[in-house]
This record gives sequence, C-alpha cells and structure tokens, in this order.
Amino acid sequence: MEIFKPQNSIINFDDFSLTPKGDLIKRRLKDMSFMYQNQEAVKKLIDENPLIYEFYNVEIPEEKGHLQHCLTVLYPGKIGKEYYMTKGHFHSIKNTAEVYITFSGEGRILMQNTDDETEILKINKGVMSYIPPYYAHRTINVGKEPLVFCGVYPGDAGHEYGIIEKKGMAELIVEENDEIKIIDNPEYKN
Ligand code: PAN
Ligand code: ZN
Repeated sequence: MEIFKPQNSIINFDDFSLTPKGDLIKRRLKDMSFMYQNQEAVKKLIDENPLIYEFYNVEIPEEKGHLQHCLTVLYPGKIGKEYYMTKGHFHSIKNTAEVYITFSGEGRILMQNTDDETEILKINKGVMSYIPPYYAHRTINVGKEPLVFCGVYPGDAGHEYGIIEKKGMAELIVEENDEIKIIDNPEYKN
C-alpha cells in the first residue's frame, strides 16, 4: 500500500459544499432520465435538464485498507410523482458495506439485496445508517430541503451501476395525495 498522509475535508454547513472539492460528480436528469417511470414527465423537463444531485468524492486510493468517503447533496423535487433519487448501485465487491451519516433534509435509503428483498431506512439530520454487504442502495429525497449525507465505504469496493440501470429497483418511492408512498415498480425486470 502506498504511503498516504492524514487529511481533513471541510463541510460548509451553509451551502453544503466540500473543501477540497475532490472529484465532484453532478447528475442531471439527462444522466438518468430512463430511470424514472413517468417518461411524459421526463419529456417536459428534459430541456431544462435539472440538477438532481451532486457528490464530492474525497480522492483516496481505491485499495483495500483505505476508506472512501464522500458527501452527497440530493436536491428536492419530483419527476411526475417520483421523488428525486440517486441512480443507485451495488458495490463491485458485493460483500462490502457502507455507513451513511445524514446532516440535513429528509429521505429514504432504498436497499435491495441479491435475492431482490427490499429494505427501507428513514433518514434525517443526525441519523447514522448501516448499509450491509450485498445490498444495492439508492437514496430518495422525500422532503423540501436538500438531503445531505456522507458515505464511508471500503477503498476497493467500487461501484456497479449496470444491474440497476438494466433492472431498475423493485420498489418506487412516490408522492400520492400529499403522502409518501412505497409502491411496486410495474416495470421491474427480475
Ligand atoms: C454514495 C453514492 C452517492 C451517489 O456515495 O455514490 O450518493 O449515488 P450513486 O453513486 O448511486 O449515483 C455511495 O453509496 N457510495 O458508495
Ligand atoms: Zn455505495
């Protein structure tokens, strides 16, 4: 393992930016338009191409022994009745876990294991969540403020997006009659 010095990353609690920025990834509607169920609603917003979320990845070697950590800012909004969400992924090394610590907002972590079993955790400021090995995870902002959380996971875990891109997730989190509802994904391909 290469020699690596201790380092701090500073979260600005006014605008939820991170310094140094590291590898900042922004995902707009066009980056994940196919993941939303209501394609009519997607069409209406696609030119505007809203920013759905951004995440700051602290630059750490992708090696066993290190810990990756990043700050995600998931904005409030909906595409049709589906709340803004992250793409969601398994870790490439599937038996690697992750811890999320939430600083602001209100959300859900939608998890699905390799047997297609779903688990959902509620998150808001001060909640520390454990995502066990073998669970794909997607975060959903069900509130009116940005949902801001930090994730910490093994250095060599990696990200596997292809399975969720192809299959989607079995459950959707939507707003119906001003309520947060969990519904079966009618287009889920298991
Ligand atoms: C998180 C996610 C981050 C963005 O840091 O990578 O919230 O979500 P997607 O990666 O699904 O676009 C994490 O779980 N890292 O492993
Ligand atoms: Zn992860």
